[in-house]
Amino acid sequence: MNRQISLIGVPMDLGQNRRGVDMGPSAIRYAGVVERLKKLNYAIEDLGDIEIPNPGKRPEDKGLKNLHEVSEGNIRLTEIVDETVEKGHFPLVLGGDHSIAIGSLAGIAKHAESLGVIWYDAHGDLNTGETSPSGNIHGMPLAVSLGLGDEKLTQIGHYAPKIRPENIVIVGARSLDDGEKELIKEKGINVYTMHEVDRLGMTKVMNDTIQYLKDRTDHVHLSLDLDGLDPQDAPGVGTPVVGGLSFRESHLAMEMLAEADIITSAEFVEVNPILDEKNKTASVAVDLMGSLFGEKLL
Ligand code: B3U
Ligand code: MN
Ligand code: MN
Repeated sequence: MNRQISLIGVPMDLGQNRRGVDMGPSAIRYAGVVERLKKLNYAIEDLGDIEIPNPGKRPEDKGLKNLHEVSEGNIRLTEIVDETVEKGHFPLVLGGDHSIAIGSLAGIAKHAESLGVIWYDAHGDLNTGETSPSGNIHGMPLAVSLGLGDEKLTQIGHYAPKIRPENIVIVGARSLDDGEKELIKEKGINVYTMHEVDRLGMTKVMNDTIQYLKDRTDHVHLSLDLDGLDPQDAPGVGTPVVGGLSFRESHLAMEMLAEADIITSAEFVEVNPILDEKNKTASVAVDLMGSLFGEKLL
């Protein structure tokens, strides 16, 4: 694992409807991320939070909520992530809603020949303006990164697509919209829904995921949406979905990724302290980062 980590806070809440997720980066810092990673002997540089524009109603947004502001915020994130990778540091991005994956991936993908993505989430985030039931851009970042959707999003970084469909592995899905299901079939995207996780167990799911991505990619980005976990373990999220991945399964997944040493960038998103119970979800995020970066029980 890269021993130099740059923390990048992204107080973005414009990709969805509920206020509070903009405080995610503060909550995660308050839960002790810097101390936790320092203990594991990483050099941490906290770059602070990037600036997100204030929302404004614009006719050109065409049903995509806050399109202009989400695009602007992601352009800034792209630049910082790009510089971070350029100087050889591991970008650890703290959300914010999941629309920020657009900028993370735009900053990372140009440094990879073949970028792999593990999308740990209850949702597919594969909607476009046409298929979205909500108009919320946090339900679209994976589609955008495949080059699908509005140009104000797909052309961030001035290139598209950022990822190939066969390099994506979604884990924990249990709330997919019809258009997303069609896209998954059409593009042949790998998805371990909760059905597969229950049937195969997390050990096999992660073993297969790791082997698959090792064989075909040179960088792997982990995009971890806290709503991938069960709401009992991570209640502080905007769109909780019952029947999710447990705290233990999630730790196992992170530990296996640490052991395989394949992750080269990561983001932890959708922590909403207003909806949380005593910062539980931010603490879980930090616990999972501990495991991802090599913490051991013994
Ligand atoms: N698929 C729905 C709901 C959703 C997506 N991501 C989250 N919720 N967190 C949509 O609005 O696109
Ligand atoms: Mn998501
Ligand atoms: Mn989600």
